[in-house]
Amino acid sequence: MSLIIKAARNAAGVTIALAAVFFYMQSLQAAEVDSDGDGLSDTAETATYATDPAAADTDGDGFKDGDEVTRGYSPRHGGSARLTEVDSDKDYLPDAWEIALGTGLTNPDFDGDKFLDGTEVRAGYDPRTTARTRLEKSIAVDIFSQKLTYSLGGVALESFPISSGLPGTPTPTGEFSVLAKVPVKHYGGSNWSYPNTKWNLHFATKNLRYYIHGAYWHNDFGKPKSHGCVNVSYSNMERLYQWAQVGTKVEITS
Ligand SMILES: [Ca+2]
Ligand SMILES: [Ca+2]
Ligand SMILES: [Ca+2]
Ligand SMILES: [Ca+2]
Repeated sequence: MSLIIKAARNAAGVTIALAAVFFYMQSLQAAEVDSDGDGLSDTAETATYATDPAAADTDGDGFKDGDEVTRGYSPRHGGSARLTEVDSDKDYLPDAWEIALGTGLTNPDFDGDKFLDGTEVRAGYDPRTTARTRLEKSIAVDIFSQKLTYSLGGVALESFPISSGLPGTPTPTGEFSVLAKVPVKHYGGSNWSYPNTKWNLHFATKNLRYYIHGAYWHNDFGKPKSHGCVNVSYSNMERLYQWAQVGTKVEITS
């Protein structure tokens, strides 16, 4: 091969590489264009949040789309509706979970298998594929940070403050699973009584009767407070209870 042809080929190779870099940079810029200056890129608005990329305040409630998302509120549903509490496409999967899983806020059956996204998640199936793939459900409680996170197939759906046991009545640590779901329960001792407590997940062992449950008698989540159970606010516990299944993994670390 002559030196001239070699040089020409090298030059062509460099040109192609430079063109590839140029187009890559352009696509990165496109992903970051925020036409309405509301803190969400055009791509995020159309692909993730189903908001108007040309309107800074899609739901017209006086708050910018990006600010609402940052603070956990829905940019589509106005007022004080939280992303965890709204279900834009009525498929039983809250918008916050659709965003985490990438299943689209306005597509009730992402994989087109005739089962709604929320129905699949409730039963432990992957709403993103028609393959009958089961996803592991797991609940992680971190005593140190007083936080509970629950995940589907390794994707965190929600995370919020809890109250674990006080020093004299600590919450047991280790690997457990949900043994039973009890809709309503009475907790009590010699000088305390909490009747009609909603949404109770029994974990630990048959004889170690500890629960993750709703708590209506205090609002001190984020600090140890209980007799050993894991206290969760009613607003968070209802969704966790409906989602969890007997067998869902529970991991408690200190
Ligand atoms: Ca925007
Ligand atoms: Ca708004
Ligand atoms: Ca939904
Ligand atoms: Ca489906």
